[in-house]
Amino acid sequence: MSRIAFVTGATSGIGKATAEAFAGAGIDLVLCGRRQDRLDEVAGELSSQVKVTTLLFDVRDKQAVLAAVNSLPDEWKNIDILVNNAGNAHGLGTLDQGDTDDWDAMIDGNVKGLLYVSKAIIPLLLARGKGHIVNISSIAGKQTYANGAVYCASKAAVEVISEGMRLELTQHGIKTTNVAPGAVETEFSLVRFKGDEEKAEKVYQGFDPLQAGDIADAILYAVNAPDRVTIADITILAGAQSAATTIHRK
Ligand code: NDP
Ligand code: 8X3
Repeated sequence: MSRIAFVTGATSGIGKATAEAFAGAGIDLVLCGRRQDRLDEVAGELSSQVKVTTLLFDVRDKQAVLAAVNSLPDEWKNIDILVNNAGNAHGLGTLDQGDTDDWDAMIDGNVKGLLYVSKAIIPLLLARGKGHIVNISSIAGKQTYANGAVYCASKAAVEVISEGMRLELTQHGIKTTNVAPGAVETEFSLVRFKGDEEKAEKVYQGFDPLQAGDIADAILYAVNAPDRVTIADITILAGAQSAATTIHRK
């Protein structure tokens, strides 16, 4: 029987690549994001392979999250996999100089948004007595770097929430996988640097960065593991990366 995955942040980067990998594995898709044109594009690309529906909402808006999940027709509520991927970094700056709007965007999106989506979906998994939650954390959730403390804190929170989910949900047949990528070439740096393409490109220069599909492969591996196996944590660094901010560039 085919499975249904609910993927947040499916309009770009890791979320989009995960949707593509899932479609290749015959997993039906609820694709979520804030850009309807992008959602339509991804849905159009994948709907020849699997059943696809889209939901437009901002994860920071708890009423919108709940309304979106409630709006799903019953057959789409049989969710097997939740991928909590939506999130971004906003700015790089010291704690005394940092922009508090950036802090709000990161804490509200990466932490509270993930919680709102989870709160809406977990009851559906509990009702079925099975499921799998994949949370996209970061190497930044394990290793703090200067000027990125708020982003790092938001991802450290994801790591803790993953542990909490595993402790609460395993007994109900629901697995939790925490995925912590290193430097992945997506729109991430373009968003962090507010559209400054030159700055964003520099992040990935002089080495071969991870591609979104590399992370999607790992996510697919985790959700395809047999029932007797829980892939609890996956950390994936670029080949030339030895720590969050240590990248051996040529
Ligand atoms: P992208 O910028 O390419 O994708 C981010 C996705 O998140 C988009 O689909 C965006 O969709 C969605 N999103 C962001 N904010 C919101 C929001 N408030 N509400 C709903 N959707 C939102 O970056 P990545 O693919 O790289 O990032 C995906 C995840 O991976 C993030 O959680 C990021 O922190 C994490 N990560 C990224 C790494 C990297 O180096 N790239 C490394 C480690 C972790 P839309 O704009 O349509 O809403
Ligand atoms: C994204 C990777 O190292 O820029 O989470 O924080 S990093």
